[in-house]
Amino acid sequence: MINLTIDGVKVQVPAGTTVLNAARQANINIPTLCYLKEVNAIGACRICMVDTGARALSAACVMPVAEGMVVKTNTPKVREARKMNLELLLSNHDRNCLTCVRNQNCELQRLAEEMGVKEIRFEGKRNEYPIDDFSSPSIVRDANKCILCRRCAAVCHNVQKIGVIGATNRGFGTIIEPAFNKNIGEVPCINCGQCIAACPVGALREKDDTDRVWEAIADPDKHVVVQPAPAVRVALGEEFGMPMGTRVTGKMAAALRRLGFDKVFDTNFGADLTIMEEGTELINRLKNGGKLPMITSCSPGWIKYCEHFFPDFLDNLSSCKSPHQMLGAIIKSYYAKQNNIDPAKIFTVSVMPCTAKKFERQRPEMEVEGHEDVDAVITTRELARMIKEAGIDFVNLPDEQFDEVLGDSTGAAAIFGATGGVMEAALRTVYEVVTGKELEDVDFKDVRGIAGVKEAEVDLDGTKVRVAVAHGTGNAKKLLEKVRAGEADYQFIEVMGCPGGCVTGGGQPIVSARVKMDVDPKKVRAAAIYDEDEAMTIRKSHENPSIKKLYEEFLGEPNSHLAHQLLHTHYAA
Ligand code: HC0
Ligand code: SF4
Repeated sequence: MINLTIDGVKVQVPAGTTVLNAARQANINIPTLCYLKEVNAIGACRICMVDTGARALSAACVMPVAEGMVVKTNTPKVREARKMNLELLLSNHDRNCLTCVRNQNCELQRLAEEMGVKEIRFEGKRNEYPIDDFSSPSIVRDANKCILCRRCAAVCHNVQKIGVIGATNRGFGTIIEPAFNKNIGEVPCINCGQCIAACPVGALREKDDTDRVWEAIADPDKHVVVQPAPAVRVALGEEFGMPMGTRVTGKMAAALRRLGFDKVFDTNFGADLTIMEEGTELINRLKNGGKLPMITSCSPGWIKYCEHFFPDFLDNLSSCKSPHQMLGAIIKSYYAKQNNIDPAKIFTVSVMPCTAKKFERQRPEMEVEGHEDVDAVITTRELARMIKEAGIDFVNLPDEQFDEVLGDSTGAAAIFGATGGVMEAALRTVYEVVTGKELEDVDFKDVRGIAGVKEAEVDLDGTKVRVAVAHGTGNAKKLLEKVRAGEADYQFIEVMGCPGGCVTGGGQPIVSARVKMDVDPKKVRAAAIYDEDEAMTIRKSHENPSIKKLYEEFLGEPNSHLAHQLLHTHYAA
C-alpha cells in the first residue's frame, strides 16, 4: 500500500492508483472532463491539474500515487491553471447553450459554473464545420461543439472494438471524425450510440424524430400506437430528477396517454412473443440438426456488427425480428383486423433506449406487405423531451396500466432490458416446453450480472444445453473469435450490442462521468429490471394469457406460416 497526503488528509491506497482515485477515497473531488472511468484516462484536457510538489502541475487522472507524496488540489496556482485551461476550451467552442440538446446536462457548462468562469478572456478563432445530420439514421455529429476529449473515440475503439471515429489532422485543425473525412453513415458504424452516451457536450446526439411523432399525433387521419421498451421504464425517471433505478412503469404509461397516443401498448408483450418464436426455433434447431449456436437477433447494433465483422455467423442468427418489430407487425395485422382499422392509417411509435433501433426500423427486412412494422423510433431522452414540452408533471402522475391484450406481459419480458435477460427468459420457457416439468426456480443467476462474457449449462432432462451471454460488441468479438476457432462450444448465445444491454443503451438518459466514478448505471438500472420481474405474478412468457389468445385467434402456433411471414426475417451477407 502507498501512503500519501492529499490536502492534509492522510490516504492509503494500492500502488498504481491514480491521484484522482486516491482523492475520491478522501472525498475530495478533482474536476475532470476528458476522464471517463474504465474508458478514457489520457490527461488530455488538463482540467484535473494538481500540485504534487513537482516543477509543473500534474494531471491527476494519469498521475500514479507515490509513497510520501503530498498533493494539493486547491491552491491559487491550481485553480488558475484549471480555469485557464477551461477558458481556452471555451474560447473556440460553439457556445449556443440555450439551443443545445445538452443544455443543463453538459459537463463543460457545469465546470464553467463551478469554476466561477464569469467571462471568457480570450475569444479564439473558430473552426466552422458542417453538421452531419443526414448520413446516419441514428447519429448526428456536430464538430463545432467537440472539445477533443476523445471519450467517444475511446468507447468506440476500446470498449466496442469498432473504432470508426478518431482524431484526424493536427493542431487547431484536429477533429474527431471517421477516416478520410467520411460521414458517419458511410463507415461501419453500428449506430449503438455509445459515443453519444460518452460525450460530455453536445457534439454527438441522436437524430431527433419527435417532430414526426408530434405530427402523427396531431393528424386526425392517423391512429397512433406507442410501445415502450423494457429498459425505458427503469431510466426515464432520471430525466425528471428521480434517483437512478427508480421504476416508473405506471407513470410512463400515464404520460404516453396524456401525450395523445391512441393506444399505449408494451414492447414487453413483443418480448414474450419473441420468446415463443425464438424458443421454438431453438428447440427445432436442437432437434433437427439446425445451425448452432443459435444467436439472438434482437439488438440491431449487434446485427450490424455481425454483418460487418462476423458475416460467417449470419446463419447463426435467430430468424426472429426484435420484439418491437414483432409487435409493430402484430399491430398492423391482428390489431388492425380486430378493430377494423386500415393498416395504412396506423402509425406505430417505439420508445427505445437504443439509437440503433432508428436504423433497424428502416431496414427493408422489416416490411410486411409494403407496411413498415414501426413508423418512428424515439429514444428515452426524446420521450422525456416530449413530456416536458407537453407540460406534463411527470413526477406527480398517477400509475396507469398499458392498454390490454398487446400491453400485457410477464416478468420474463421485463428482464429483456438487462444483459442476460433474453437468455434467462428463453430458458424459463424452453425448459418447461422441452421437459414438460415446472421450473422450480425461475432465476438463472449465472447469466445475470456485468461480467463481459457469462456462461451456463442447463440440463433439459438429460440434454445439456451450453449457453453464453455477451454484452457490448467488444465482448461479443472475444466470444465469437473463440467459437470461430473451435475453442468454445455453445448451443445458444445472447448478444446485446451495448455494454450492460439495453439499460445502458445509447438512447438512455446520459449519466455524467462524475456520477459514473461512484455508481455503475449498468448495475443500478439492471437491479430495477429484476425488481420489475419479481413484482409480476406471471414470470414466464408462455404463461401470458394474452400471448395464448394471440396464437389461438390469429397466429396458430409458434413458427407457423403466418408467424414466419410477420415475425421472422433473414439477414444475408
Ligand atoms: Fe431492448 Fe428489446 S430488450 S432490444 O435491449 O429483445 O432497445 O429495453 O426494446 O425490440 O423487448 C432495446 C430494451 C428492447 C427489442 C425488447 C429485445
Ligand atoms: Fe462507434 Fe457506436 Fe458511436 Fe458508431 S454509434 S461511432 S459504432 S460508438
